[in-house]
Order: sequence, then structure tokens, then C-alpha cells
Amino acid sequence: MKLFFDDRQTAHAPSRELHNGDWVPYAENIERPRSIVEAFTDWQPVRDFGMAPLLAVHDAYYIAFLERAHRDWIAAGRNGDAIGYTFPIRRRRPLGFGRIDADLGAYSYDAGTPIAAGTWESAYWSAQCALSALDELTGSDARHAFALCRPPGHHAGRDYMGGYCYLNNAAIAAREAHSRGLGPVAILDIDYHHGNGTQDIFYEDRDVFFASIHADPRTDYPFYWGHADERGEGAGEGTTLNLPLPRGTDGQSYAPALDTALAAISDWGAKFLILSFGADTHSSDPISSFALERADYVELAGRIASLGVPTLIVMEGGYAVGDLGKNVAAFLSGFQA
Ligand code: Q9C
Ligand code: ZN
Repeated sequence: MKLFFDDRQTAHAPSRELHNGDWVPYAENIERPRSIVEAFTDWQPVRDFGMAPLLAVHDAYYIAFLERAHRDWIAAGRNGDAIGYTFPIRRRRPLGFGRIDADLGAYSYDAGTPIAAGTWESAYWSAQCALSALDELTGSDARHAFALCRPPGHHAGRDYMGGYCYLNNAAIAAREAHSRGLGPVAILDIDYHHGNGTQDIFYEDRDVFFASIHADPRTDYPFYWGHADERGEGAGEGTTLNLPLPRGTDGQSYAPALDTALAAISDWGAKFLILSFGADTHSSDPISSFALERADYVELAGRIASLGVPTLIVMEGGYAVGDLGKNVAAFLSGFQA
């Protein structure tokens, strides 16, 4: 399986995040991709597919905000990472009066997603990383490809960032796969956290099926989305499937949910799969509470591979830096078996 990564994806390096009322070191740090890069010898270069595939998912005014936000922050006399403090959740309307703090609130739903000097550069190349891996599956008989996307993407919506995510890499790849006629396209999200941004982007869309297995949002971030009764709306009614699981879920109790998701994807007639893969389901993850072990990843990957459709694996979360590279390697090995 070909693996894709670009060093510019490490330009994004926020120093800290607000966690349970304290400032703590940023969990989505550059040690994460380093740990994964070191676990393999052979990496493919990322190519530049330009802005069009990003603009097919995200609003132009949101992209423009991401590009300029850190400069606006510095121009406002601030130091360090740009972060909002006021979020317009009720009776808001789009006001463009050019105050960086107003923009930061308007385009995010949490305070866990700071914009550092290198954020735009890394987010751009993270999306291009997904597109490069997709391209590998378009132009060859390869069945699987891995995009080491970082920053991750599945919490980012059409015009908002959140949960360490800025551009929705999986959604960008899914739209592009659909445009290239590779579909019907399904996205399976197996990060510990619900992929609320991806769900939102495709909620009323019947072109892309979205299934997610994640920690129950009654106990875990992102809280407001990912509940079992969210099934899509309008033309997209029935094309969203949420399978929340309790804290403490291990490999044995995870497998039946995975089989349910795979059966739904297969019944829907998917011909192309985008897999949002988070290794934050591992027992050692510092911010998550599932109990999967490394051997479980080999087994779960085997089940996914048995769907028999070309699969683009896109990296999402996973914060146990000491185990991360080995866990990803175990997971990817399950596709070759
Ligand atoms: N520190 C992904 O796994 N945590 N994102 C909020 C504040 C947010 C995780 C607590 C966790 C987001 C891609
Ligand atoms: Zn996660």
C-alpha cells in the first residue's frame, strides 16, 4: 500500500489548548506524524491539486479566513496562537466587520482549535495529501492507499473549524472521488470521536453515505452530534448512520458495530470507501476511553478489507504518541493480509 505525507504538514504547531479549565500542551502535536513516519520506510510525495477540490466542500469566505487569521491576530497586536473567546450560537447573522476575535468565534465551535503561524500551510497540504492518495487509487489497480493527513479533518464543517480540524480532508476526497465517477462513495469514520463535520457536510446529500462508530456523545466530545437518531435529512434521509458505543468498549464489543456499519455500506451499494481512521480508540490514548489493543486493529482492518471496494484511508486522531506509529502499522497490515 502506498503511503502519502508532506513535511509542510508539520508547520502547524499550536503550543497549548484549553482542557478541563487548564492550559495544557496541544495534544495534536508534531510528534504524532513523526511517530507514524518513523514506522514505515517508503513515503510518496504529495502533489498539488490546487484550491478547486477544497472549494467544492468549504465556503470561500471560510477558506479566506483560515489563510489570513494568524496575520490578523498578529496585526491586532497579539502573540502566539489565534483563539476565539466568544461564539455566536444563537440568533447570529453573517456580519463581516473584520474583527479577528469576531471571525474566530464565527468560524469555530470550540476553543480547542487554535490557529498558529503555520496552520494554513499545513491544513492545505493535509488536504492535498488526501487528494494525492486518492489519485493513486484512480490511476492504477491499487486497492488501498494511506494519507497521513495532519492536521486531521473530520470535525471541520463547510465553514467552521473545531476539534483540531480546519479542512475536512475526508470530505474533500469523497467529493473528488464522486466527481471522478468512482462512486457510489461511502465514508466510514472509526475515530474515537464522532465525525460531526463530515456528517454535517453530507447530511442532506444522497451522493455520499456516512457511517460513524464512536464514543457515545452523551459522555464524550463533540456532545451535540453523533446520536443514534441522527439519520440524515431531506434528500439525504437514511444516508447517515451513527453507532455510538459506551466508554470502555474493547475489540470484542467493537466488532459487531463495525459489522453493522459494513453491512449498511454494502447494502447501499458503495463502490468506493473513504475510511476516516483514528487511533484514539487505543487503550493507551490519553484523551479517550475505549480499550482497543494493537492486535484488534489488524482484525478490524481485515473486516473492512473484506468489503472488497477500493479504500482510501485518511488519518484522523490518535494521541498516544509512543504507540501511534506501531498502531497505525498494525492497522494497515490488516489490509494486506
Ligand atoms: N482539549 C480528533 O480526534 N478535545 N479530534 C476537547 C479540549 C477535543 C479530537 C477538549 C478532541 C478532538 C480529530
Ligand atoms: Zn478523535
